[in-house]
Amino acid sequence: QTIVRLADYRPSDYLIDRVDLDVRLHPTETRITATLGLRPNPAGEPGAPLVLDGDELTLVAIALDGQPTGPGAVAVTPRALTLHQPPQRPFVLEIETQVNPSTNTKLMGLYRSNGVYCTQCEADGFRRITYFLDRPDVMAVFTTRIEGSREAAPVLLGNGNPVEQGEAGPGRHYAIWHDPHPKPAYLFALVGGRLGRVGSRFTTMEGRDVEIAVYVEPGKEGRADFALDAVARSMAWDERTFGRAYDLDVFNVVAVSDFNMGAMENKGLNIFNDKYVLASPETATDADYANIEAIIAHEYFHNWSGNRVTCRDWFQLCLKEGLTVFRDQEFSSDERSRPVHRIAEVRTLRARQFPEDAGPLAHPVRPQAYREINNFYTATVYEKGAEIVRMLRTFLGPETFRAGMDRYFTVCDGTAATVEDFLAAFAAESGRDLSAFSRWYAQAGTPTVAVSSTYDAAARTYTLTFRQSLPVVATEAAAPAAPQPLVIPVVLGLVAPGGGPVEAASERVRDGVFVLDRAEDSLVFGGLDAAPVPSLFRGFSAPVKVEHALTRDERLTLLAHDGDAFNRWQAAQSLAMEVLVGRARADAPLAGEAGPDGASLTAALATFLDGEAAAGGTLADPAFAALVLTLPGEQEIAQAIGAEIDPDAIWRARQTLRVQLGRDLGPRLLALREALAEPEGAPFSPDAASAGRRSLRNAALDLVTAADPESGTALAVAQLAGAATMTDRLAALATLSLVPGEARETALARFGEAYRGEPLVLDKWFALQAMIPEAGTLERVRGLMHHAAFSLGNPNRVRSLIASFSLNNPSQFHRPDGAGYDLTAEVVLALDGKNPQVAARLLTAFNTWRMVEGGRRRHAEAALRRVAEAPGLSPDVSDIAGRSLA
Ligand code: B3K
Ligand code: ZN
Repeated sequence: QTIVRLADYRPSDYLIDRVDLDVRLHPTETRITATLGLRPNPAGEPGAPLVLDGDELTLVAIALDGQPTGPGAVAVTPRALTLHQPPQRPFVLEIETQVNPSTNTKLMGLYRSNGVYCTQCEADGFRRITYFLDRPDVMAVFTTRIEGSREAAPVLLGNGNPVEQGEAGPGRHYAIWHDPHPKPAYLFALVGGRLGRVGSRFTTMEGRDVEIAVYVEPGKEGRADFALDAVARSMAWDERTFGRAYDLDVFNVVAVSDFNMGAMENKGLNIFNDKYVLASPETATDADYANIEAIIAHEYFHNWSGNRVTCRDWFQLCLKEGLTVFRDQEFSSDERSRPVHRIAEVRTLRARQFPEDAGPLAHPVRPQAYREINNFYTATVYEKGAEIVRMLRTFLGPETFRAGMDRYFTVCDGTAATVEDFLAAFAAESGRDLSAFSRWYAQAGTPTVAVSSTYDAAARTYTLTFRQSLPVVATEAAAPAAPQPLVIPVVLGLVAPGGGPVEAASERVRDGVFVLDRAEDSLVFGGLDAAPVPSLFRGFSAPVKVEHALTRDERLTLLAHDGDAFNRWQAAQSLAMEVLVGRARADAPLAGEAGPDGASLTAALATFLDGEAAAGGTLADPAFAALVLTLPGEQEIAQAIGAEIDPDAIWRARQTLRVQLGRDLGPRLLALREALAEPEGAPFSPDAASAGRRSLRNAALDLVTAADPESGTALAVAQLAGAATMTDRLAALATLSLVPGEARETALARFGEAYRGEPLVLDKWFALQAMIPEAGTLERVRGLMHHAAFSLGNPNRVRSLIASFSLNNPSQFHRPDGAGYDLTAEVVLALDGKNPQVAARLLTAFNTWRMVEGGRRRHAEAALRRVAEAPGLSPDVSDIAGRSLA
């Protein structure tokens, strides 16, 4: 398996300007005729052979400029078709291939999902349809004729605009689609199948009348309206916020049930995992609605950040993904509650990206080398990539940032660009040198910023000193080098000890932003009669770990009075984290639940709840309150401890604190549950305010039940029986799932029976059971693998049952006897032959293996080695296994 390096990038020796595809759909013998208009690339090597990529293709015929190629002119290997002496002028290659969509279990290229023909080409799936220069810097204008059975595939969709349709012999029909925008092959898509449709229209700010539609399994049209509406809202938002209008006459979204990831931004024809399209109050939770909206927006926004401006090579993946995640996060923040959304983003970053950056799979946001690109669709590229764009906006200010975005879209439109091109647009617009800033793309690892402060009463000055340090990370591409200081925007404010903002100036702080761009720097504020409480990294202004020895009183001041909601939440989190880490460290005595620390946290949260309620009788923002009541997750606690982790101790520490919160806050929580109850018969709304009320009610139920399982169970059973939404039903079931006994088993059995025919609901049921933090869970998961609805062939099922166990149930994945590791390794190996991408993703559960204590560590290593040494591994799994063990 070869390593691809960024440093070795060379332009293609040939370009393809035009592609005419003729696809005759057939369940097992689909024929594709590709007519490629090629020419030598002036930037390439003259006379070089033409090497087209291929993968699991059967070559039927090939012709050059209308003539069959002579003997020896072409060589075909399993992964390439080589034309030894291509003409050194424009020429046409006509290639006919055959593929079998029904046996394509990798779900890359052309495959069938529940009988629907669909495609997935990013990153390198187009070569599984025809021989091609399958690299993003080769961009062509595509025309696609799709032919299929009228019976089995009444709907035929392609990229771009529909041009023509008609009869194609007995029982067959065809449709022709033309996409005028040159694009790389990874954005190609087609769909053929029996599908239901909901549609509407959107008129762009440029006056284009666009037909938008969402296609789903027939009978599920009623569940597609929310997604359809999200498309229209995304289009309007991108016009309003970035001045970007849609550029085709149709925009189609198709939901399929077998899909390797969330969704795909194919030009004009987004293909989605149906989990991120289908929603009804009976089957989808509030979290599902929020995800659908965010992913619809994400894929739509790619039309500019990804499609109109694409990537020169796959090392530039963050150029489209980090930027597009930033854009979808901004969309959700505007459509919902900004602070609540920001907290959710940061929780994901800390639970997923920080561990990745601290483990054996760490890589820079722009990697320098890869063996298997599909393994680099990571939290680092996506989420940390989005944080870099956000920091750029903070650093430059919103107006300059917007102007830089405009310049980027204008200058790079129609090109395959690089991170350098992106930064150049902002440098030109701002007149600033961004070379130091660009280190964020190149240096892996989460930086730490240590902060100390002193108050000088005589001089009436307050000094903050910042010291940044970066871990030294070895990656495949390079030996560990001494990291250079990063440009870290610190959004800050000062709060008076009794509350209220402090107006103190420092010339180094502009618009509330201090830029830390050296290893160490200090900031002095003058004219202060008392030491203020510093509120730093407001809104999580940089993806760093902050070491800041605030006193408990200072944190209580921030929790109660900070003008920045994120830092209010952060203050509560850090109070809780102190207790949790103290109790969960391997060297900590088996602390009882009534430690003084815990008591002061519950007192702080009681004051918080009373203060919030006083604000207006009811809570101003229930969703925010629910987040304040939610303790840091097990992964986050593990990161804070850092080494020799005992996942059981972490779970126990968190559980005893939940019990304590539930007990000390019980009456308040029960009162909130009452106050926030939906009036009988109130119409359902998935909006943020209604969802926020549900989330606080359910957070209260959860804590109350932790403290008093008996009465909590009664409440949960009643909620389960009377719930009007899937959110409330599932929350009740989740609460019950943590209380062993009869009630739980009955509730689980009934739920499984009631939703027998609803795979997406059963996924929630699988996940919930896989996350029960009890020793019996392993056997439960093994048992559920034989459930009629479970299948290793469907990625959603694997993710809900197996990945929930391996990635979201730390105490059971890390069982002391190693059985959790064994189960995971076993499934990875069983899956690898079918679907290497999903298998490789599951194997990343071992990312934290070096952090756990010795006994578990040895079991984890043995399981990983078993995977690494298995014969016939896919490149995907062997890459993850190799890096995890390196
Ligand atoms: N661009 C796709 C991801 C493709 C993953 C390929 N292994 C979805 C997205 O990020 O929008
Ligand atoms: Zn994306």
